Amino acid sequence: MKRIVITGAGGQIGSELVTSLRERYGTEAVMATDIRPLPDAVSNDGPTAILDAQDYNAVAQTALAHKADTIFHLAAILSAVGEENPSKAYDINMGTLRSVLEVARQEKYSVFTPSSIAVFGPTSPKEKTPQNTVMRPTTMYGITKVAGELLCDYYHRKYGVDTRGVRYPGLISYGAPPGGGTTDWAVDIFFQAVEKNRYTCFLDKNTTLPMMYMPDAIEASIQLMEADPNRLVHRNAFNVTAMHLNPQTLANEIKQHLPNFTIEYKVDQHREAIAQSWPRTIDDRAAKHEWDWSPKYNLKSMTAEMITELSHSLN
Ligand code: NAD
Ligand code: AKB
Repeated sequence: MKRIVITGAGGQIGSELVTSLRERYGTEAVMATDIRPLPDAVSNDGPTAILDAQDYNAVAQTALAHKADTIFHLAAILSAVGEENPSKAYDINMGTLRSVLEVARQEKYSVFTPSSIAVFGPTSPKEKTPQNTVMRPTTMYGITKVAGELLCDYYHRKYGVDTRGVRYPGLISYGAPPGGGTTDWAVDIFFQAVEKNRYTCFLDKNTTLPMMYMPDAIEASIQLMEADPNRLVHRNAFNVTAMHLNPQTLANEIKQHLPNFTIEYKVDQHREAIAQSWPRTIDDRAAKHEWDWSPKYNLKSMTAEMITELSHSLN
């Protein structure tokens, strides 16, 4: 992995992944692309392009011009926004993946595609959800993620494309804002806590979901792409997790730093129903076993760092 193109690089994950990959492989080696203009932090430091990843020709031309060997494919519509326009979510999530995989097949590129805990549904086990289990999601987002995992498996098995991916849980970060997911509350709560000392949460106080701090998510992606392929059995769909929490647990931890912080609940039934259909905890032993996955941050260390960073940037 030496010459990389990232799709959807302006999003919550991409804007931080670009920086980490440029530190690792060199600024010029990492081409950041998105359908919308990229943030200054990304575009002022290294190659960028406006790219609609649904457009096969544009993906091929951009990757060839960059002499790429790897694509990190992050362009997608997330769960809550996806339910507002399921047809658009289907078109973008499947259309972008299809063109990326086709270019990878032609040019023999490696591809990283994130999946999500959204592949699971109400009939999947809720606790310690296994690596291999029932997957009947009830959101369009989840449906495209299951189909995406299968498509990546197919391109690997049939064409030998080096496809890899993880099922991220909800991701918490202080950089680019989240893009419209059900787990966005776990980011919003920190911004509102530091700015206003109070937060109105759209999920119920007891709704527990698997979560991870962004530095661990970035490390997971890079570590998996650098892993020995001979050890990988579950190439495109590794369960990964770092912690599980609900709004009440996180609010209590935030209060350790901001004692006057208060939380109230105004539950949005649409997003609550999505969250209720997802796992509460995840079994990530396959990732630990096959590529030595191990998160560095837990609830305490993540909360302390989020509050320190946001106190500097927002105040
Ligand atoms: P995001 O919404 O923050 O960013 C997605 C980016 O894709 C945006 O910048 C958007 O402009 C871009 N995009 C949309 N349509 C495009 C197109 N046609 N061509 C090119 N770019 C396009 O999302 P994110 O949180 O950074 O997620 C990245 C990936 O990780 C997605 O596949 C998502 O499903 C997955 N994921 C994210 C989380 C999370 O909590 N953030 C959890 C699980 C999985
Ligand atoms: C979402 O909530 O849609 C994402 C995800 C867990 O995939 N954060």
